Amino acid sequence: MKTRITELLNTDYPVIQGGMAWVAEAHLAAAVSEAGGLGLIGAANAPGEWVREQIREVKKITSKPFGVNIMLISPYADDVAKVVAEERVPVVTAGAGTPEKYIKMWKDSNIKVIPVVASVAMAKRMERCGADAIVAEGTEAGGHIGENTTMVLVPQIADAVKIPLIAAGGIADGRGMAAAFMLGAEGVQMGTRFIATVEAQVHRNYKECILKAKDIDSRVTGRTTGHPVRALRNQMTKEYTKLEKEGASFEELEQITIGALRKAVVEGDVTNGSVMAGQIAGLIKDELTCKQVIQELVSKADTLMKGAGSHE
Ligand code: TUI
Repeated sequence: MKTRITELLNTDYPVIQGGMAWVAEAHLAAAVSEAGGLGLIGAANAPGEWVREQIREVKKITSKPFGVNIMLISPYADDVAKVVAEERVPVVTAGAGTPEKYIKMWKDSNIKVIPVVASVAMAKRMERCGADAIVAEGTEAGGHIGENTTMVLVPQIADAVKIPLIAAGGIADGRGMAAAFMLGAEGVQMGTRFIATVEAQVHRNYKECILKAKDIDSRVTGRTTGHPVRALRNQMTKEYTKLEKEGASFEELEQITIGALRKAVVEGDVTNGSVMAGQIAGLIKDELTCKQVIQELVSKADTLMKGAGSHE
């Protein structure tokens, strides 16, 4: 399955892994890359030196291309932006803001730059300042999200830019991938699907939450603070929603999110922690290896796109 995305990334398949905070570390990234996709290290709120260690760790495990995802509202964003240039990481994706001020530095280091966007305006702006491709992320995604669904976002961005598109949000199998391609994407990014893999180094409880989730189990908190975040419903989302309704201050609300994701991912406290996941968690029923995920995904998508699977 060759597209402009496989050409750009030098991968076997047009599949990338989301840059999930606390989840997307060296082992998962290397496993996805080894399986023919593009694995990513999620820099999230980590300092540059942690990211540098992770980059070197991935290079020890695999010689395949990989990337780093930079969360632009991190206090360490400047620091991490420099580290990826110094380490000559092949690909950078960047979300939760605009990476404009780093693009020249990255391009000078021969890095492929792929901003994650949630709107047409931002996609056009990123194309103008030299992005190589765009991840169009719909509101079905987990974590920090925009307003548009993948279904409406992808075709509108496809019409607005010439650079290739990677669809994200709500995709976990070959049907989702084929649908995204019909909308104009030439690649897919998946996050939640890769949490429920053998190689993901997350707490057992976190994986179980995804495997047990139903279609209606995710909630969005933080709309009032301007930082909407999707996670699976639990005591934490309930508490947050109650405080939001009572008109709690930004500071109070931030207080309960600080450390909440780590609590779920690392400590396994899925009651009080933030179990960030996309709406598609309800579709995910088995823990698989990254290789199984990618093989099943591309083989089904390929069949569907050839028209052979339309009556299955
Ligand atoms: O960034 C994500 N997903 C994330 S970041 C994260 S950590 C976090 N935790 C609490 C609050 C905020 C972040 C967990 N999940 N996905 C990519 C993404 N980018 N989604 C939406 C956007 C986005 C939003 C606004 C991209 C650009 C943008 O531009 C706004 C502007 O004008 O700067």
